[in-house]
Amino acid sequence: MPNANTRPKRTRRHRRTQREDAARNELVSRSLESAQQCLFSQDYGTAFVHYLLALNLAPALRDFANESFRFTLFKWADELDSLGRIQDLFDCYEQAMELFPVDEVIVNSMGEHLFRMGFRDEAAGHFYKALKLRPDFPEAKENFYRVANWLVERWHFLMLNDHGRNHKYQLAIKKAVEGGCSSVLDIGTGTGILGMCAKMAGAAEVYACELSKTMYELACEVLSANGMANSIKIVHLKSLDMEIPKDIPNRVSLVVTETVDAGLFGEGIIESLIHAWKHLLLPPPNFREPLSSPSQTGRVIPAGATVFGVAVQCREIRRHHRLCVSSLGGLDLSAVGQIYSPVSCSADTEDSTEPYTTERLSRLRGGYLQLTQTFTALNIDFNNVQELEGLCSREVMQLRLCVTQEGILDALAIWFQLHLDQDNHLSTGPQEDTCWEQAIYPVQSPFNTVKCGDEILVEVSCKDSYLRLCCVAIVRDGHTFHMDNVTKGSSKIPNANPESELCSALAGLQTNQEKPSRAFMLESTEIALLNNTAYHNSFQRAMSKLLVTLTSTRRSQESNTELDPIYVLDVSEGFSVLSLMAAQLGFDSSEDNHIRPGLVQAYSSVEKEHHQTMLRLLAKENGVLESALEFWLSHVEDDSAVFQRPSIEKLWSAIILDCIETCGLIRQKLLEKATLARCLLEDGGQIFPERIVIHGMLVESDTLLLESAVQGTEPTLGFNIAPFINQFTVPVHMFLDLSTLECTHLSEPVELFTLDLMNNTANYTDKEVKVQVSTSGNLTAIPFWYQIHLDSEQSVSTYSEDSHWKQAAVVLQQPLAVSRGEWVRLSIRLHKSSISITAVKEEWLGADDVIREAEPLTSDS
Ligand code: 44T
Repeated sequence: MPNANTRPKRTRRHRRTQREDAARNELVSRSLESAQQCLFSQDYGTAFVHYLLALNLAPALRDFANESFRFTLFKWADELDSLGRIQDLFDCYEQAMELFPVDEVIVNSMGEHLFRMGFRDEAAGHFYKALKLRPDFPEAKENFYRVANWLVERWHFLMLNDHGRNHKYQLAIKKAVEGGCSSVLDIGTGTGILGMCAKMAGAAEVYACELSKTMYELACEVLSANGMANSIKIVHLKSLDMEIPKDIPNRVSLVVTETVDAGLFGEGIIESLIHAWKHLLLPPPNFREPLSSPSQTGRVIPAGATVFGVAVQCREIRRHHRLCVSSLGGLDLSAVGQIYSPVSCSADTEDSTEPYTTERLSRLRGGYLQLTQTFTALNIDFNNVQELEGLCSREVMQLRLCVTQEGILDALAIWFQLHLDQDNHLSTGPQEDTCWEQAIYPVQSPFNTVKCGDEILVEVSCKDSYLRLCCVAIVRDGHTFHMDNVTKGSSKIPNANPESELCSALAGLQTNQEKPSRAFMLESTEIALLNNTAYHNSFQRAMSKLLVTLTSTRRSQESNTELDPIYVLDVSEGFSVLSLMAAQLGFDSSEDNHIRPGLVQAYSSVEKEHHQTMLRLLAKENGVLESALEFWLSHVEDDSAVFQRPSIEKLWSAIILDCIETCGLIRQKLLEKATLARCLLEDGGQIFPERIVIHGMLVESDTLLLESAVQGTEPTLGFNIAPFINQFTVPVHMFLDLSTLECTHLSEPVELFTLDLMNNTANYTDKEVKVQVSTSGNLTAIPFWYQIHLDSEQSVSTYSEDSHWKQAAVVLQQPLAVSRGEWVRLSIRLHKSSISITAVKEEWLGADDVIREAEPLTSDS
């Protein structure tokens, strides 16, 4: 029976609710109306606020208003972006995602903004989420493929495919657990494999930690799939943040870890182990009490490591870390003094930049020459906390390497042996058949020739989690020549040839007084770009041809237009000297090519301060008037305005587009940019390049397969891991060096696709190409590269010896067994700027058994 007292209350509440509903409905409909009006008047910020209010009040309308809401959000976000209001932008997305948590378009778009701001991990997470929400969403797919490498780095596949490594770790763990180590912590568990090994070996308690969110989530899935979700406790933490008893109840008797990079310490293993010894591990065995039980003492797998090194000459390393040319496409580069890459190492360095890059020495284009014997750089015992602590505080260690081969000292390379226990060792050396790369310490001093009998003084130290190796001096005939850090001015190291040494010293004396001796830091890909003379020379020829044509057309028109400058816009991303080359062509003209001095007005979109300083300096030293080269982005407010006209009634004579990324992929939004560029081009004007042709070939490459997914149907060490990590497989591999990739060529190179930047009607999105098999094998991948046609005569290949571009490859989902003479039909699709390729065998005239090895068929068959 209802309480009589409550009745009138209910009615009052009911009436109040009705009134509230009516008021709310009124507010909702007025907000929606206002939102639409604001949209109409392009006031996106206010429209967005109105939508937020309306849809928060009336969730039922979300589906109905979804499209307009998205439109408003994207417009407002673009505006906020161009105003630099980044925090506001992300706040808007947060609000939008609260309203539409499963809207893949919004999630993907948020990822794009994050990516542009440089938050790659977070961006990758958003693309992954968008793709999970709609697996066939092409935009998210393209974005995800571009960034998947940041979420799950490719080496995870290599490591899981490295059976030797897996097996040795398993043996060592089994032995330790069976020997009494009953509680185990896996630091940096990745997919969870080492923790699972410990559990399988019979450890009573197993814990694991992983700092990457994606890897942690992946490990959780893997543990569940292997029925170990309840028996292994995993935390999403950096080991340094773990505490007892919050994260694990007690100290453990065994830490297993493979948190080592190519330079051994780069993943922070020293700090992790010092912390583990102090806070997470049982004390080490006391050798005065040899009978202490392994379950009451602590130990680490790996037990220790030995680092080896060698000094090398290597052209490929050199051209990425040192300027090797003195002039480029007509520009004298000597004005800029020294150029160095961020990968520099000096013993007294204050910055904490990575002192090394990583390369697989065996895969370096042009190979390398060993200048010294292999030397031992360091021995470290991971079971000795005093030694670990002493490593960072101890004196810099000096080594003397005897030069056994005359050559150019380009780098020191190191690798290591990981002593898992007394019997099991893993080596990451260049001669080993493993997945490991070596750490490369480039030598950037300009004087670097060494002779047999010289000694190289190397300092070895450990600072900021890195093992640092630095060539500090060369000892020749009893004299020590110090190799100063490049940024500190002149060097005192002798050249192999004393005369040329003297000359350069004299030249230095003369020029040092006139020229500001400045050192500029460029990324290694930018240095390689400057060393790519073929590209710049071709550009110089193409640009100069255009200038001649334009000038003579203007002359023949006998109008005032001859007095107008020729406007050239370079919208290259990153560093580029092409605009300056164009400006200079306007100055150093000779009579016969009819180019009037000062004719070219060039605009560069180079943004970074030091890039602009460098270009200004180069302009001055090359006789280009300051006013002839301007920085375009300092004139315009937002990116879309890059393609604005040079002045209200003028159009561009030339627009330079930077079409290919160094990783080997087509730049995003290239075709949209080309369309805009065409609209802003004067009659007779030109886009550089005018056309790009994608070339490719059929190959069989196990290496590419091993880098792309966990291979085979066999479980990894008996565990079910592959299906989970293979979700992060991407079909396109980048940053390849095709000239050294281990693979069998199954066909000749063929043209796959053409992109016409001057004429869009010539473009298509799908193409079929038939390729004849020249060698029987398993077709696993189609590597591709580009012929960049600057104009009808000048072209450069991204697969040439001097290319600063790497190559890319599409790895097929399923290998295709092909025989010599057969034809493979490739279907190539370009969606936005990402390429996808599928391959099928052409139908034979008759049945499959007609295949004959030696009889090539024609393309009509
Ligand atoms: N790459 C090797 C480096 N972690 C391997 O998040 C060899 C590179 C490589 N988690 C080609 C071939 C190869 N606490 O998932 C990662 C990382 C995590 C931690 C918790 C910590 N203190 C750390 C430190 C790292 O550990 C996992 C493995 S790091 C291994 C690096 C195949 N290119």
